[in-house]
Amino acid sequence: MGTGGKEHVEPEGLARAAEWLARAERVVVSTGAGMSRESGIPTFRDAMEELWARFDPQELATEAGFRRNPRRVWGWYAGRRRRVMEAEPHPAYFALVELEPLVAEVTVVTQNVDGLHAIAGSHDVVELHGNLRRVKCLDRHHPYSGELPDQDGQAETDPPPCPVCGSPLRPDVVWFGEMLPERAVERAWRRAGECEVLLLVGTSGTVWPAAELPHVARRAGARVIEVNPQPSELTAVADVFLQGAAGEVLPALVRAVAERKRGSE
Ligand code: BV8
Repeated sequence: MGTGGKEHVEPEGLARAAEWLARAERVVVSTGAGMSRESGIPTFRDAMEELWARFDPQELATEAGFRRNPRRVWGWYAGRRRRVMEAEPHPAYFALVELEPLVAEVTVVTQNVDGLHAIAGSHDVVELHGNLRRVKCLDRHHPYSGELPDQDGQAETDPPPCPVCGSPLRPDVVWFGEMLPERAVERAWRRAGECEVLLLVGTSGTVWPAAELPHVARRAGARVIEVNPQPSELTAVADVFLQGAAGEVLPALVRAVAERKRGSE
């Protein structure tokens, strides 16, 4: 069992996955934090850094946690926002963009809040859990587009007040216990129910209802391909498990799809 990164994905698994993708009209790519690991953004399960190491993200990423200690939660997100602003998409992101001309409809449904899929150039991105580059206010969700103090990623600082209603600003992400954006859920579940292939990349499958998507696709008769350095809670749903890092597997997979498409012209 590999530990990620350098395994060599077995060729027959890659060939089967490429065959299904080359034949598909509609593909959903469902990504989690592992997709951004090679862009330098730690996954939720990675050791939390320094000051935050003693806190549980499921405690910090909640409205109750924010109301209990707005300085700590705002400071945690400010540090994450800063890291995300400095991050660049890595080759797996560009491989997904290169998949678009090869397949009639590619929809990226992401749990990630870093915005990297759109930055890499993916055209149809559904953000299930919001985007920490966007900020809104706590009580009325007024969008805030003003400047934010660029602060050290480890400081606990007061969230600025909303200029419209005065309630504290918060990141425009879905906290645990909050509903997912209705339109995002509607699009994601519809696309998952009508695709021929769902490509699952870099998710442990522990957070719901996002983890339901591969089940939706499978029930609708789609093939499920999983890319992950290690098995996840969703590996049992996958028709093929390509063991490896996104940055290694996705470029190889999309190259194999392109070769099949050229061969069938
Ligand atoms: C809700 C934004 C309705 C914030 C996040 C059943 C149904 C519905 C809800 C629940 C349910 N059961 C439990 C719940 C509650 C809860 C939940 O799921 N809890 C879990 C912990 C059990 N769900 C909710 O609260 C959701 N809301 O359901 O509303 C409702 C309302 C009221 C009352 C009840 C229900 C909201 C969930 C959204 C929370 N917000 N993010 C922020 O970012 O701060 S979740 C956040 O954590 C991420 O967005 C992501 O979704 C999740 C982390 O998961 P992953 O992305 O999978 O990342 P992880 O670190 O776990 O794994 C990384 C993977 O990458 C690993 O497999 C690793 O092997 C792999 N990897 C590593 N390196 C690489 C790699 N892969 C590829 N390449 C590599 N190089």
